[in-house]
Amino acid sequence: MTTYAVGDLQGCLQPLKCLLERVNFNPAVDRLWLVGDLVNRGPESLETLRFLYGMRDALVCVLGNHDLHLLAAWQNIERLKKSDTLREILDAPDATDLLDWLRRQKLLHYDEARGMVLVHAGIPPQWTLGKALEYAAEVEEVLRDDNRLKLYLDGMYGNEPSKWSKDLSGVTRLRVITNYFTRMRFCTSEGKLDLKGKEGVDTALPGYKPWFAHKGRRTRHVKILFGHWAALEGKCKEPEVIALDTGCVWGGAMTLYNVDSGQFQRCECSEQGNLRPQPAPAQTARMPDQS
Ligand SMILES: [Mn+2]
Repeated sequence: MTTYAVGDLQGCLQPLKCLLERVNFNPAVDRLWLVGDLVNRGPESLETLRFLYGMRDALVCVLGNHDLHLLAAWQNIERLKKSDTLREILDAPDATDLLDWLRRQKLLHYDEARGMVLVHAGIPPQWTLGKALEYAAEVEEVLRDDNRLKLYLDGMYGNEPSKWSKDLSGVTRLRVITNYFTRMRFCTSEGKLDLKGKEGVDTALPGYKPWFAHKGRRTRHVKILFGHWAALEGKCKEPEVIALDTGCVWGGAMTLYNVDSGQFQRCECSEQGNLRPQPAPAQTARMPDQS
């Protein structure tokens, strides 16, 4: 039994299959961790969801911003944008099964035995792991609650407030929690968010840093696997922080990480819309800055 983690899929099913075949992934015994953003922008969002749903017992999945956007569109809270490629899911006969499964996924997964955490964007520096798990559970509970789902999804959008306070309540509180776990890249040491910056680590505004780079970050004792930030290109100099989004949907690569051995596999993606299963290169790449 081997456990793997894979970066943002965004509807790129062929590169995922390419990676799983390369490691002889067997859903009956192996486990796959997903950092979220399973769908959108890529060519096969519906087929990706169906594929994952078909092996759901083998998965641990945390939700990303695109997954939450899909749930909001499903609940008629948010209209699809021109760049969204989610319509095929909403129109599918099995949409209810797929999306009812999706809404039951987590925002944060903690594997206590391994001392590892799985999250889409990150954990703000001022939160301990215990607090982060508590706050993630608040959102997870609402996502599963028919009476509160719509209210949450409706209040989820927006960049304000930019900073957490334990006194926040209602949807405002849930919005900040959601922004940290699913949208964060840069923040201050106190966790004030800059949600506009999307480029590399050297583009931080004065006073801001990548969430993982703050010296006083309170989750340094655990290993954190995250996605969301394609501009990092899988490079993160921070020890015990593993960046898995290597921009497959943008013509980059999809990255699979063997959680047990620390080995990386990559499947290069051809141009968007022209994805093909690729002959598997035999070598196992170990990326720089990821010792
Ligand atoms: Mn994302």
